[in-house]
Amino acid sequence: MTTDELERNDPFELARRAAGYIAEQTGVEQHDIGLVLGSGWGGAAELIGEPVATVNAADIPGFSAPTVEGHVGTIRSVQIPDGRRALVLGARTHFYEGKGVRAVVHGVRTAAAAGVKTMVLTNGCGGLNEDWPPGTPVLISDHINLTATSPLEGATFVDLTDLYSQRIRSIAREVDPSLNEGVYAQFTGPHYETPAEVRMARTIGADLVGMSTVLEAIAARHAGMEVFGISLVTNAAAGISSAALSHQEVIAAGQEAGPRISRLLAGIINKL
Ligand code: 8IG
Repeated sequence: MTTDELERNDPFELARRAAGYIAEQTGVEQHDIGLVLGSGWGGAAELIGEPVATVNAADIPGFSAPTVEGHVGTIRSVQIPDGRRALVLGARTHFYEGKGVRAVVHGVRTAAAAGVKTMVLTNGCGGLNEDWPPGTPVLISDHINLTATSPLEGATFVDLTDLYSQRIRSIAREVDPSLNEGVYAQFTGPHYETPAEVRMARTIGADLVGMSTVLEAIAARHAGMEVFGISLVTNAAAGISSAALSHQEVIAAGQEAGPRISRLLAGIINKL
């Protein structure tokens, strides 16, 4: 089982093995851009470029099948129009799955081992700003880690100043000048927040609340990659609107916004 495999082995060695398996299966030695597709972003892969190969995530060392409806368990190699190669991870492991932090960041470390220099992290999230209704994409400018853990082990003091690339945020705004940016807070989930927790998040400076991305971004920076994060607000965070939160609504908002945000993301990636 994956958890054991990751616990028993050096996670970086396992990531190199995973990258080797992907190279073998796809016939693509090196990838340039890594992409994690979160809720609502699944349609982006087709628009980014030519699909070259698809690998079942569960067959790759250290990976396992996803457990959440609406998440795709495949890893794809895509050739973007200028010839660069994107590694599209449709299989995010969430912290709340209980497989450990190593499992959460294994995809990012595998991308790094596959040669990826630019990591694009997408997600669906709750919005704290009433001006950002469900369906609004928001650039991540910074994060707050509320998971009380780190993907880094030992005395690994990584600087997270400017974690979310200014350069790529500027490119994104060239593609869509109306894009806003905000601070993303990662809660552990899998429950949504209480209204009091959402008020706390607002008080400490968050604009977006979610259950992913932060630990992956830290691991990506540790691996030396440039990081870009973009969220899709799929629901008003608890207490922001009077509506109750449901996973079905989250999926519906993602489906509704899907084609538009996929085109946006493809536009950004082609300018990187
Ligand atoms: I989609 O409102 C999605 N993911 N923590 N809160 C948290 N995660 C989320 C939410 C939300 N919506």
